[in-house]
Amino acid sequence: MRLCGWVLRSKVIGKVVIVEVSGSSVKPYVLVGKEDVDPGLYNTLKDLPLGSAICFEGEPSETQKSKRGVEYNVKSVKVYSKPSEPLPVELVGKVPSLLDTRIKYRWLLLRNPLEKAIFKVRQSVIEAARRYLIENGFIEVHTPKIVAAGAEGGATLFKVQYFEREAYLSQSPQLYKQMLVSSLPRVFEITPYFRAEKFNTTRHLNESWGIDVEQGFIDGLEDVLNTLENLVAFIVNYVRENNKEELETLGVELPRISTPFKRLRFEEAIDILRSNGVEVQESEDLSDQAERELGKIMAEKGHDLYFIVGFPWPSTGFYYMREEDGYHTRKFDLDYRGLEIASGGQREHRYERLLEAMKLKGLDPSNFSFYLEAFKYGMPPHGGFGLGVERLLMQMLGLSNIREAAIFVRDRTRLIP
Ligand code: AMO
Repeated sequence: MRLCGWVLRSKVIGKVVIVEVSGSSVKPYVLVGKEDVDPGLYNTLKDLPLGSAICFEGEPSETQKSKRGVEYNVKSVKVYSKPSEPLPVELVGKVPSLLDTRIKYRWLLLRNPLEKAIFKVRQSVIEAARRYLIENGFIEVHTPKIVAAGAEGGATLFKVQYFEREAYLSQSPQLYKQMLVSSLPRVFEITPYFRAEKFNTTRHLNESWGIDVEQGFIDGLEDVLNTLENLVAFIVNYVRENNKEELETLGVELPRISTPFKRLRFEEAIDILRSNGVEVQESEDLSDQAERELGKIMAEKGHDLYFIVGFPWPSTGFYYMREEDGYHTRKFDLDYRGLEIASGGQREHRYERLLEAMKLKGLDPSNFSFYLEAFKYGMPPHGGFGLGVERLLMQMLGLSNIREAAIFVRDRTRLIP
């Protein structure tokens, strides 16, 4: 067996040298060299500087002693590259690095089992989502990230120069995924969102990733809620089953998720907060603080995951279907222990009403004519959602800052690395 990686730590105890190598598995490979058995190999291992890139031939040891990783009986070692400078960060966590350092050197710190575990779980989240959606008849699509109009409001658009015109980075595939359900009944996209949100919080990034879904021919909002709750339960349970080593490394116990998730009407959520002594100022949306408080109350009732359904029209995007009262909409959020991880809803698929909604929101329909056209030729009732990848990962793994869930972070102050 040939395995490759980087020397993470090494130790000489008398005539035995133990070298830990960080490779593709979460825990390092443990290479043991004994001077009595093979002096040449012993010397090669002993002289390897930290950080060296090596490959070795060997088999798992039958007398495994190390708790840190799988031990190998090594036959030969090939050195590919040695560091030209001492490593800028401590990789084995004797001294935990500050978040700032972790973000700057994440590409190197990924040699550390804890950092690697987070991103191996992230990979499983994407793998599970893709598997679930494809098995349920959704087609994966890719929509443009340089766009002429935004769907989520002008304040958070990043401008780009597109030859002689002004364009924007896509905040969401919203308009495109809706256009596509006029021909493909079920679509999904795993996509970056670019949002020029100026504030610096533990739950916002300026470039984040979403699992976006749109589903046509629905009979109502319940169809969309079912898809989302089953998707999230599948993802969490998939990670629980397939990432045992990563979860153990991170010290995370992931309870099995079952459906259905609790549904709260927006007003019910406000009432729960108020009856628990939480002051709620706003009447049309929930603040981060209110979301967090609601999370604690719901957790005590045994609900880690719950929907808040029926957000008032003044706080929603123009594309959500309004109820007959004109005030409530079919927009919902999915919260996971006090953090919104997804939003979605049933859309307005009736052309005239959509046009009216745009005007009410102060948008100029002529900027959206390419989108509106898709509603003229048999648009079915439809709905969908955007599920935030970093936020889901953050809540699953109990991370305290969303920046821990992105390898290369784009926030208010970071444009490199
Ligand atoms: P929304 O704006 O709520 O809805 O975004 C959907 C989900 O994406 C994640 N998210 C973010 N994560 C980190 N940093 C950000 N700046 C950020 N912005 C969004 C959140 C959020 O719940 N078009 C609708 C979705 C739909 O109706 O289908 C939309 O984009 O987890």
